[in-house]
Amino acid sequence: MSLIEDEPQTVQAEPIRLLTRVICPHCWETFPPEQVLWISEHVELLGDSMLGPERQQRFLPSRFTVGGDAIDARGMTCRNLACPHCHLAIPRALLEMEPLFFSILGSPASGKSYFLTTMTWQLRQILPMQFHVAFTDADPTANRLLNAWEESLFLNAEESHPIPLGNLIRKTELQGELYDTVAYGQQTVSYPRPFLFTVRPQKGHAHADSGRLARMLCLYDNAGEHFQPGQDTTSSPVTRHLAHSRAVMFLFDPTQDPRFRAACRGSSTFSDGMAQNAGRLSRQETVLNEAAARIRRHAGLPHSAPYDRPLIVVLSKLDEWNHLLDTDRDGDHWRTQGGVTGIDMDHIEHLSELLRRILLHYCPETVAAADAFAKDVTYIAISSLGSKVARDPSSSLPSIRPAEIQPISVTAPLLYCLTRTSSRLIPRFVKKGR
Ligand SMILES: Nc1nc2c(ncn2[C@@H]2O[C@H](COP(=O)(O)OP(=O)(O)OP(=O)(O)O)[C@@H](O)[C@H]2O)c(=O)[nH]1
Ligand SMILES: [Mg+2]
Repeated sequence: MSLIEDEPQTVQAEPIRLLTRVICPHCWETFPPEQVLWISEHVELLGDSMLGPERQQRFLPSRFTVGGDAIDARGMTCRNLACPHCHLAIPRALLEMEPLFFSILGSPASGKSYFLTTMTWQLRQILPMQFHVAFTDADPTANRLLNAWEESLFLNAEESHPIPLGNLIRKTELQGELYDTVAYGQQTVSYPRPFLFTVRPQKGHAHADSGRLARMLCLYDNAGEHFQPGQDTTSSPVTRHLAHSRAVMFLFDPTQDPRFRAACRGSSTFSDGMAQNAGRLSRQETVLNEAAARIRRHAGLPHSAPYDRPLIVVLSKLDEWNHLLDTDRDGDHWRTQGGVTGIDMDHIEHLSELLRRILLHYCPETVAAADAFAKDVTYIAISSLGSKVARDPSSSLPSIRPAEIQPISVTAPLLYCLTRTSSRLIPRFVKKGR
């Protein structure tokens, strides 16, 4: 037996490198980090000029603890930061990490909320296990609702009972919990609440030491109505994130298109209820056209210039029209070679070409709208639920047993966006010679 005497370990504080310019994920204004406000802690400092009497006062501090935290007017140590423009809370990591905005758009009931929820749930496992990238809530309070939806789908106590789909995740409201209201004098503005995640290389990643690759991922769950003309206003700038997005994911729901519906799985689960609940069998390309116009307007892009960032057309509810994809779709959208895991671009591009042809056959105007807007369009098919959606005989509503939810390719669109944004963070394999 040998005696081991460890030296006491000291924790080395790494120097914090602040960004020169911070973008607020609530109001999208930029500011230098030294202008960031602190949120007071003392109960007597209740009431903020912009957020109302029930929120703690925001302030620019003049006193700090030795640890660098601000001290409020009543001597309490403060820990939380706020944007100097809208006064809404922002995570500290936002001062150090570049934000990465990706927008998800689509008509009402196209499957955006289900897609967002199943995608983030799976990314929590796939990013660390396959890519050695940590994916964590940057602000658990801000992500509370999304976490509750994840629990409703994947940690449901009633997992072996059929539950109507509309009860697992409800339609995204146009007001309420998902929004924050700020008063700029007489003008009140309602901002959509962002879901914030930190994405950073960890042990095992080729650039594990490079803090510069870390990003703050900012996602939003809009109601489909927000993408209809006239729904984004000064008092409700619900889709302004589009202009900051590094990539746009447009959800196209084949079950909402009459031509596609005729070819869907006997339209069994969708025959009468769902698409009509969605309000209309919509012309979905109008949603894309409207989003394109907003991006041009807010990003100052001339009408003649094509959008130069990736546009991903995500064809949702694949479980309903799987049979149209006459191909061996097995296999992941990533592969490992020489000890490195990366996105399999051949696999993604091959499927994209197939899907484009299918869409061109049923809905040529959607392909035309995508081509007219962006020069870099990729088509990816997903199902948030898998093949076990069925009409519950007792309620006759489309339902699923949570234990049987098996999402298909839901992480592919975001992993593709990530590799297109930074191939050092998420590598990709392309054909030789390209
Ligand atoms: N079969 C099938 N149905 C799905 C899938 N994803 C969503 N749905 C159905 O589509 C409905 C709408 O999905 P949501 O995710 O709420 O749609 P949304 O785009 O967020 O809708 P809004 O919030 O109104 O904009 C759900 O209630 C489900 O019934 C899927 O992968 N397969
Ligand atoms: Mg929704």
